[in-house]
Amino acid sequence: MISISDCQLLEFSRIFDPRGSLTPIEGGTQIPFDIQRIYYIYDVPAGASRAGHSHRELQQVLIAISGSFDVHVDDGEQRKTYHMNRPYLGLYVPKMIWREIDNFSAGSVCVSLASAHYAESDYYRQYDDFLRAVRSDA
Ligand code: T46
Repeated sequence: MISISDCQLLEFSRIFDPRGSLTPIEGGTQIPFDIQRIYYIYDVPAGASRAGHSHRELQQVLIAISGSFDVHVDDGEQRKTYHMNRPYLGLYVPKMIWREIDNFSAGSVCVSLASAHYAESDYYRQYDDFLRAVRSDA
């Protein structure tokens, strides 16, 4: 069974320069899945929250490319909060983890590297459905 201990922070390299810093992310070596999609969340109004769902199969890495936000992960038994505030850190979130994202700072941008194309059928959007699925898998 997947648990929140399967979530992990990935630290990407930083290349410092008088002109600023650069962080490369290369598929195949630094991300534990083949990247099939990238999307980003921005212009989030104060107090808004995103996500509030789980994925049946999708794996993701969430990065605070700018600013900060909190990611709450939940495996149906335990919860943990990650405060994401560095563009060189990614939070790996495996399948079957409920996640909610809030506390976005002004101007923050959340980039997601995802293991599959968008498919609404991959979502559990009701927490009760997610819990039932997790418990039937235990
Ligand atoms: C997640 C968090 C961090 C698309 O058409 N294509 C896409 O790739 C995505 C992600 C969404 N959409 C559509 C589906 C909805 O009509 O955009 C609308 C908003 O999507 P959603 O309510 O799923 O957005 P969030 O911010 O609540 O969740 C998203 C991801 O869905 C989710 O996987 O972990 O960002």
